[in-house]
Amino acid sequence: MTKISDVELRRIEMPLVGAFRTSFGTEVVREALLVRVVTDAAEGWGECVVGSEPRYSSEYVASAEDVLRRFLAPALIAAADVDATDVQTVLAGIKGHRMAKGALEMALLDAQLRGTEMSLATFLGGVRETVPVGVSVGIFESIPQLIDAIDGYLADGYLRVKLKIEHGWDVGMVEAVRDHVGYDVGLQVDANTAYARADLDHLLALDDFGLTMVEQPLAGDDLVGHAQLAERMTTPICLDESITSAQVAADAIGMGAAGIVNIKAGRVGGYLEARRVHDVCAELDVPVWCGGMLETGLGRAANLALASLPGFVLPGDISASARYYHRDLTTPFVVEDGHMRVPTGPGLGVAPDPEILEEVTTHTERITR
Ligand code: NPQ
Ligand code: MG
Repeated sequence: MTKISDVELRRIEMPLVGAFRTSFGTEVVREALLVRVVTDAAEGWGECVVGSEPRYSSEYVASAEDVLRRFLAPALIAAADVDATDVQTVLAGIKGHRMAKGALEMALLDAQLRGTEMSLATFLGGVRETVPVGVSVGIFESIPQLIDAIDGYLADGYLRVKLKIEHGWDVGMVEAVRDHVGYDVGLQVDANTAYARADLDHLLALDDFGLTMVEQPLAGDDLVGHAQLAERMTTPICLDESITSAQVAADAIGMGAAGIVNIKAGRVGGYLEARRVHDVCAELDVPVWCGGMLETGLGRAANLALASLPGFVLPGDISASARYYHRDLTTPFVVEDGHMRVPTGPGLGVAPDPEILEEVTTHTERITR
């Protein structure tokens, strides 16, 4: 049990090494929110994976700050003694805001595990010292520019490439990339909900290129549409935005809407629910992989811990720090032979460099007992 005395919210802005364009927008700077908790055991860090605008999901930086400041942090501070495993129960009266809740839970997990000198990977039940990794490649101005970027990532050792798609940047682009890289490179696509049920016939054309999966072609709440598509497509459908809990994952798999699941802790409310998603997928024999939200080294460390669980059989979107940032908040993570090392130190096993943290911080506030 842990007593929380302070919750610090820190808004940060991290310049990206290059623009990252998806079907929902273009990011040049990663604006994000960090949560630090001060407890009687130790202090801990959480990363809230919200974007600056509600385009990937309904949450965004200012909404997360607001709900953390006004509802979540005060509720947790008021609970005299909390265990990280009780955070979701304590906060259950506040609806939604999974990314905000997940960040607070992550910070408390980090603090508690530091207190007992256990790594997050060990706590979650990790079984691997390194995990296989891939890279997510944005939408480019032209095919030659895209191919240059892919060649660079393959030279870096990434084991598979995920291509972002949208209307006008899909079948033709995938054909050109497949022609260039050949059939030995794992390729998959991610639409971030850009298509509608009226596009099912068009999406079937993606079956011709040996893709490992098509990720989230339809709206987050359209499980039935995904099941209809899966019925007609040979390429497996992977769900991302749709999967908001272990229950939804089980339901989606049960109705044939997902053959593969992308697990992101923030999207499901934290690393403990992410482990439950992993568990139900393993039970149902559905392969999973760890998604990415352009995390700093803090979120990257926690994702590596999660991806060390046995059901994570596909390479994740957990890339080197240098894929996104010239300077990461933590000691930079690197790719060696297509794999990344799972941190072994207590808690997250990493902490922000104070100097870099100051440099990227644009706003700090403290909620106290
Ligand atoms: C995905 N991630 O799998 C997400 C989408 C994504 C690595 O492809 C700011 C906030 C920028 C959230 C960029 C990857 C983001 C973001 C991309 C989410 O769908
Ligand atoms: Mg996705």
